[in-house]
Amino acid sequence: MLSDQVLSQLKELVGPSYVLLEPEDLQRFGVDRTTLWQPNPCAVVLPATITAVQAIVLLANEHNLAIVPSGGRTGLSGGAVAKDGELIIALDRMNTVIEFNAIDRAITVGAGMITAEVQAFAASHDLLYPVDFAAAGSSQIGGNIATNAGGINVIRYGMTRDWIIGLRVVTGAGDILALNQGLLKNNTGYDFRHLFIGSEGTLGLICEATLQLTRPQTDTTVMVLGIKTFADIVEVLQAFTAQMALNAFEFFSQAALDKVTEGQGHPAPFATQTPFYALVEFETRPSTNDHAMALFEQCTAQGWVLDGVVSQSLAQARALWRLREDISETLWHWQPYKNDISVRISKMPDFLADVDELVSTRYPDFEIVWYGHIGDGNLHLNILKPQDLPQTDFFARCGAVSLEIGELLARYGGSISAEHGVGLLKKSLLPYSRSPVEIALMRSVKKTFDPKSILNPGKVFDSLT
Ligand code: 2HG
Ligand code: ZN
Repeated sequence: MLSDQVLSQLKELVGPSYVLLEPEDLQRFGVDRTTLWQPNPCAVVLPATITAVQAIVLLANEHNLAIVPSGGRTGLSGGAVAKDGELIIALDRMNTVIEFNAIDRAITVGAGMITAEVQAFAASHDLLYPVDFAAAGSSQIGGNIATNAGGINVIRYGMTRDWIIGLRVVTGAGDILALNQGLLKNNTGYDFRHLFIGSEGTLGLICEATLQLTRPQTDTTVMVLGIKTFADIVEVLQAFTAQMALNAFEFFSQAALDKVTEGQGHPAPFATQTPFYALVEFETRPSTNDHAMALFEQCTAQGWVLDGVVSQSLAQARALWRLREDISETLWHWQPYKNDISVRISKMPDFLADVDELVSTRYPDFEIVWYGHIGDGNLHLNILKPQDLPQTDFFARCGAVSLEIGELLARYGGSISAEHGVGLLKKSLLPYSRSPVEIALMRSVKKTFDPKSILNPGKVFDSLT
């Protein structure tokens, strides 16, 4: 509960209509895409400037009030869940372009700007912000940075981290830091910018970001290939990446395709049904298209590829992408338990065989949907909840299997969260990917930037008090 005194101070700082207390606002701002936790924030506050954010953080320190930073709330790990009476700070009003510089090919934006709007602004200047994913229409840049979002073009462009050349943040202690200031070269000691990227709101509030933009692509061609086995997918990946620069190499199973074609009404890519499908994207040029066709024939001759289709227009390329991009949204109907795991590409064949065996013996009665960014070594393994099983029982069973997947990942030197972040959901799995010394160091980093542990407490790891 907020005291009357703090409430009136908040109203003074941001204006009375920007402190939200209505149950539907608390409900809406208090959760991300996860469904496991009941939202219960004390209020939502919508500041319009970085100095207002700073004043709120100082006030929260004074009153020991926990804060949950909130972006577009498209996260999948509970990183933006406010379930324990926290104050939510949402930067929806800090959503404009602050500066654009064509010479630097850089844009500075408020952290509340929607990803797709940043992409559209870049495109209107014949430039590209290349980080892209299905939730781009509602996710905010600040949230993308806080979770170091990945997406569908990582194989070519890397993660969000690779495009951030400057940040203005308010730390948990209430200091404003201007980090890196848009520079391309800056070797002046520790680069705190990279600590804040991916810190899931535990160190500071990202208020403004300077993003590097790049040259736009020519049109793209998409190929969907029907593939026989897991092992064959990796052979096909190797055949393509050894010889071509790809924008994407994604995969999904027949079960994923069935759900998307039934749920969204999209047509299947071709008549043949195959256990797996790879979606390959590359820039359209006569040479690349010929090369891709030759590789397709080679993979077919090897028996890895059973059928395939190549887009003949941008519209067809987009339609093929829907088969992959709409999977996550379609599966929400089954309240899936999500795994977002990765290993090095060279370890993929053995890892896939081991995880497949583990999953098929441990989930004999559950429906499993495989998909993900195979070109990044990143699998999204979704387990669908049987209708008659209560959600808590289902999650308890899946949670137990996750520990075994964690052990397997630890043996492979893999990650328990490739791109979605740890949040609340994967917190218990963190020790499979990070050593006790690393976790202790993370705690001391948190203490340095957020001495009273008021920022997103309980996310990623529990702070020692
Ligand atoms: C994707 O790649 C997203 O589609 C979501 O990262 C994955 O919902 C998921 O498990
Ligand atoms: Zn993904």
